[in-house]
Amino acid sequence: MSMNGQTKQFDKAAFKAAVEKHLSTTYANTAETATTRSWYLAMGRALAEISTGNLLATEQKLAAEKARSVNYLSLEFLIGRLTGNNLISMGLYENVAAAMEELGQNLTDLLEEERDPALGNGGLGRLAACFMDSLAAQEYPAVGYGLHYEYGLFRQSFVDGRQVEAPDAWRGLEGYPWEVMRPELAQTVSLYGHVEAYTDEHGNACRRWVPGMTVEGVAWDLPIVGYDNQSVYPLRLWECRSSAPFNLARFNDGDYVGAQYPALEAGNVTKVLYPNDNHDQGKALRLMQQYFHCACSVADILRRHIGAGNTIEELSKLETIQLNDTHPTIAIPELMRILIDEFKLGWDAAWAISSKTFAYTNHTLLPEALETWSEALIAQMLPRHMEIIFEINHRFMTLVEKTWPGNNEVKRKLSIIQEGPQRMVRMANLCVVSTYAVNGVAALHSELVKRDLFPEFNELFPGRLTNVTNGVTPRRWIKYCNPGLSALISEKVGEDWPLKLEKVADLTKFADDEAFQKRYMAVKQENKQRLADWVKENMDIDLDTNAIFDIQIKRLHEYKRQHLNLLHILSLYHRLINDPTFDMHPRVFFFGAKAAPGYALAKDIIFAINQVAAKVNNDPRLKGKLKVVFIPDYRVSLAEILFPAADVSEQISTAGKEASGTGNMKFAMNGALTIGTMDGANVEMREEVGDDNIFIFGLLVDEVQKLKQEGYDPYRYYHADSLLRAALDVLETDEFTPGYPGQLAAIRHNLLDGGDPYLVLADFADYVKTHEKIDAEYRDQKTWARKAILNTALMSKFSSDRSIRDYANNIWKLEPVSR
Ligand code: F55
Repeated sequence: MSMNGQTKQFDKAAFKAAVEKHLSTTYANTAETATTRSWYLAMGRALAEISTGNLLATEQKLAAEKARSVNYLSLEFLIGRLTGNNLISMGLYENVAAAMEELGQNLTDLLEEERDPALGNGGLGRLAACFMDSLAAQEYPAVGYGLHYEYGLFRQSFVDGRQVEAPDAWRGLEGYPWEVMRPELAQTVSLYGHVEAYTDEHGNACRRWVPGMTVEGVAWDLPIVGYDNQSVYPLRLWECRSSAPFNLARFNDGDYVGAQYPALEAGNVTKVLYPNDNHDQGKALRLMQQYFHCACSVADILRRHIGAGNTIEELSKLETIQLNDTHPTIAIPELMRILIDEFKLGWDAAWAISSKTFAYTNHTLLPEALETWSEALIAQMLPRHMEIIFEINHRFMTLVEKTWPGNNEVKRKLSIIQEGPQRMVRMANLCVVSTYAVNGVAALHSELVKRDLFPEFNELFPGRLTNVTNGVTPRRWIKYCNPGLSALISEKVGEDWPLKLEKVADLTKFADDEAFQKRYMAVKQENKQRLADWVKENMDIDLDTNAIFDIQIKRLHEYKRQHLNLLHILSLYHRLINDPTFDMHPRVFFFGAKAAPGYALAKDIIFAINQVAAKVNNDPRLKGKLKVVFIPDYRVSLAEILFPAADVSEQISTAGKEASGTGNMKFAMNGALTIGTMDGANVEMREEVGDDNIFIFGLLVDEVQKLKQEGYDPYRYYHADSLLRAALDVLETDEFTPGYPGQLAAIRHNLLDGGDPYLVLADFADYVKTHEKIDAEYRDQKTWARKAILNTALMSKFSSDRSIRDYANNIWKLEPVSR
């Protein structure tokens, strides 16, 4: 292997000794009594010793060089298991496998002991993880800042077909072997209290925050290991601990918690990740999480900056702060507060720094997902920040007045403060006003941000709104999860494709080569078998790997339209039973999805799919042609089995609703053909692979908007299409809920009397027709193989390395620094 990472230096005897030392000293075990889990933990700690050394060395080198860095602020990092991936990045996979073998341990079994750190909900959190991987792989100086949740995203199980949530204690009892506490980096965070005016020693009128209480932020670093290089960057996660002495004083006054701090009754600030994706709940504890995250992170950025001997005026020259959605927006008034109240800068000087430091990524257009916080809540919890937000808005309104004199309508629309019975702070508006760059996450999405969400902002700040199309790391999502395909690629294009995905385009030369097609499809077959084995072992369902494996894995949401997929399945069921002339290639429909615990319709859709699965999987009339498998507890480690095993990738959101999607990219890289709408990054994937190698269907964004304007009537489609009618009407019966008719009726009701907000019925006919085309084309295995190969070959645009280079060149102005 051409690795120049740690491979050369690997001392097997010393490594084995380190593992044995941890086994005995850290985990109080002997080689004779240790469980597989103890061996995994000891191995993890031994590996973390290596990465921690490189992390500290990287940190020192970057401080000494005064290198410009990006600080990626995100409430979520859905990193997935680290051990296997880090072994590959360190170039130590084979070496460590051999060392552990000599200790009597099988590396594959050890890796299965690791739990997923599920510190994110879905695409947004996973994107942050891919971005950290690409920053390290390309040695762009970076720190990731997040929260050290005690409980990650809930674990999902099904009881009688319904989702049940259980807490996810991802660190186990022993702690996570890759994390290292950094006690010297602890921060104190203030909350509540009031603001007072005072006059400083120069006679200036000043304001300061007199907090009502404080909490402590403890830093935990996870190593982000650069692929085949020596750089390791920190993913720094803040854990909230209560500040005992302060609270103790109040305790002694008989006011331990105090009516003023109701949110604290919910427990520790970093106890649990909020399980909502694309939905804003507005809970006080969530605001406290956001502020805690921002206060710790901004303080740490300033500690590093000032500690390296730089002046505060140089901040925007050396540091940039990327806000992953609006969740860390409160970092903006926090930095302004520190610059004004602590560094004693005037407003204009502070604004000149802050507005050149922050940039913001928008991930959604859905109105219900755009964050607003009640002004009263911010004023209570963060009184000084509320003053600063008012001042930002006041100055901004002056600009709006100058641009559109006397136009109160436009002022009402753009104001950071939304008027109404409860005044609300619009976090996205605050971001657009206060940052130097705002980006959407796919070309179409970024155009819609400009055209539909922020048209006036685009006029006011020309050039500020831009696009960076998302990407995914080819290390985890090809090399690590699909070793068979990786070996085939390396054989044809060389070994360096994981860092230069453009190289994979050379595979186009072999797309028509029948021998290559056979080998490519043999890899797919092995991957399908691996998934089928998992399903047999964990769900006791028998699957035929000659069937088309058709997979939809993503959070459960109406706009993602898992229920469109379900209606298609019901139509196939109906035809197989009622139409003797109907034939289809055997197909397995896989789903993986968590529903937000409070999202009733999403949970109903999960229940419906599970009930349909229970019936069709055991219905002899279907002769095994139709199977439905809902994989429980979908998470990164299962995604690593699912993406490589797919023939068909379902990317079927209502046009204009899915900002980008990133699973779409992972599927295509691994040789699945996409059935998708003209939404998010599907549009750019079609540009890359060509119309013949992707199955596009459904209304376009403008057609969706027009249909809604004209007054969309789902009944029109219902009455016109007997197959659609059959698929919907069976939901009223007890076909899938024997003895209990009506249990699935909520879905039908939502689609008919509920107005079908995501136009499922409007796209149904085209979706069915496009699936018929897929069925026909799959029967020609040579053509199918050609198309699958071209998908793998033509996905290089969607490497997150390219996304990160776009950010580095166009937004952050960052240069790589090699160790
Ligand atoms: C999480 C918490 C809140 Cl409060 C709101 C949203 C989310 C969340 O998980 N959003 C999310 O995953 N958005 C997705 O981001 C991806 C990365 O940009 C996109 O590909 C995807 O289209 C978008 O839905």
